[in-house]
Amino acid sequence: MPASVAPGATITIKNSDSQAHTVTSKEGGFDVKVDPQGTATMKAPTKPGSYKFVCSFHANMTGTLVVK
Ligand SMILES: [Cu+2]
Repeated sequence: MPASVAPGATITIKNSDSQAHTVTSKEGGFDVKVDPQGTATMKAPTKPGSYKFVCSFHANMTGTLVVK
């Protein structure tokens, strides 16, 4: 995932792992599942900010999406 994205940008997420993962944010309103070795796309939030996300399958997998 890029360090920051423009508001409303389309983001492509690649999963190079052998397990499915998600990019899930409660406050950002996104929740995308990415299949093993697969890609998925999502729209960035339209409001600038830092959006924490987690993998809903693996609670220890976290990150932050910066929209600016
Ligand atoms: Cu995961």
